[in-house]
Formats: sequence, C-alpha cells, structure tokens
Amino acid sequence: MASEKGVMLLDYWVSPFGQRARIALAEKGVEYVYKEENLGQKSELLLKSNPVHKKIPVLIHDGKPVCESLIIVEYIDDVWSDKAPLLPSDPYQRAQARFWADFVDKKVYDCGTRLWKLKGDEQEAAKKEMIEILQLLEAQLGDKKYFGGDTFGFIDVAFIPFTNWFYSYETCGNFSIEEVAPKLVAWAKRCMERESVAKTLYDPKKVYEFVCTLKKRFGVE
Ligand code: GS8
Repeated sequence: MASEKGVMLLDYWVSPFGQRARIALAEKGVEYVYKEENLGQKSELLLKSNPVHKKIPVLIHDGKPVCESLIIVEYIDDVWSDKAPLLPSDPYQRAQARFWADFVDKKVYDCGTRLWKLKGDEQEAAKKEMIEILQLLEAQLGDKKYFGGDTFGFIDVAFIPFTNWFYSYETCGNFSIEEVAPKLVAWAKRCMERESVAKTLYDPKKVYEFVCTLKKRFGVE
C-alpha cells in the first residue's frame, strides 16, 4: 500500500514521462514497486495521489505522492543524492539543464502527437516543426557525449524516452531522423548502452504498434 514505507511508481509502459522516472530510479539503484495503470480506468490510488491532473507517472515515497515527471526526476536526484547526480551542481548549469528539459517537455510530445494524429498540410507543418526541434536539440548536444558533457544527466533523462518514438514519427511523417539529426541518433545509441535506459525503453516497432492502435481509436487512418 502507498501508506507503507518505500517507493512505488504508478505508470504506463509506453509513457515517455513514466520512463523518465524509471530511468532516474535505475540510475540511482532505487528498489521500487512498479504499478501499471489502466488509463481507461484509473485506480483509486492514482486519482487520490494526483487529484489535480489525474495522470501518470506518480512516485509515492513513504506514502507521499510526487507528480509531474520532471519534478519526480528532480525529487529522485535530491533524495538519493549520494549516487549518479543528474543535475549539475553549478547554478547556471542547473538552470540550463532545466531550460532544455522544459524545451523537450513543451515541444517534443505535442509536436509528435500532431505528427501521428493529423493529415495533409497540418501533418506536413508538424513534420517541419519536428525537424526544427530536433535540429535545435542536436545543436545543443554538439559533439558532447551526453547533453551535460561526459556524464549522463537531467536533459538525457528528460529526452531519451522520446527516442523510443522516433521510428513512429519517421513512419508517420515519412522522413529520416538520421538524415536531419545524425548526432541525436548517435547519442540515443550511446544512451542505450546504459542499463538504466536499455531496460526501460521498448522496441520502437512495439511503440509503433501502440501508435497504430491510437490512430484507430482516434479514427486517423
Ligand atoms: C505529463 C504526463 C502525461 O501526459 C508529466 O508527468 O510530465 N506533464 C506530465 N501522462 C499521460 C500518459 S503519457 O501520455 C496520462 O496519464 N494520461 C491520462 C489522461 O490524460 O487521462
């Protein structure tokens, strides 16, 4: 139960937001109970733990809920601060990391959704915007190993789950991310060498199957 001591994550397998929390917990080596939610019929625990947004992920730590994935990742970094720091210690670098994580939050999911949900000119506009977003992120990455430099950190955690969806974006938008942002694709492969990421992300084809079920549900075919 959530009132017990310990860590529980209310989540949904394909959610890039939930995957952020899973990757952060894995980086820190935190043991937790994973609870898959049925988003069509949310549990009482989810409704009680996130009464404002009623969304996953929710991290429940010693009975206390923490909502919103980036806030959850920061919380995890604060509580388990002895291992694998995710945010840099320098205030300016911390602000930069938060800026880019926020950019991913505001842009990638929304634009990706338009890419699979819309058709014709609207879909073309989403594709153009997605290419711009990815190229901005690619410029920010530059020739660094990870977004923050040599160590895997906050921006990587915020963005890497969306690479799971790249194949779906490419298939729906009929373009190649490798062609428009090759450094991002190489970065994603590097991140996949980490156990925390490899065990969390799904086969992109499985994500695409999920996108196809969403398309059917929303009558986009
Ligand atoms: C977004 C979470 C979210 O969209 C965060 O945690 O960062 N800003 C939040 N969760 C979705 C599933 S992933 O698409 C969700 O719980 N949806 C259920 C609903 O909207 O009813």
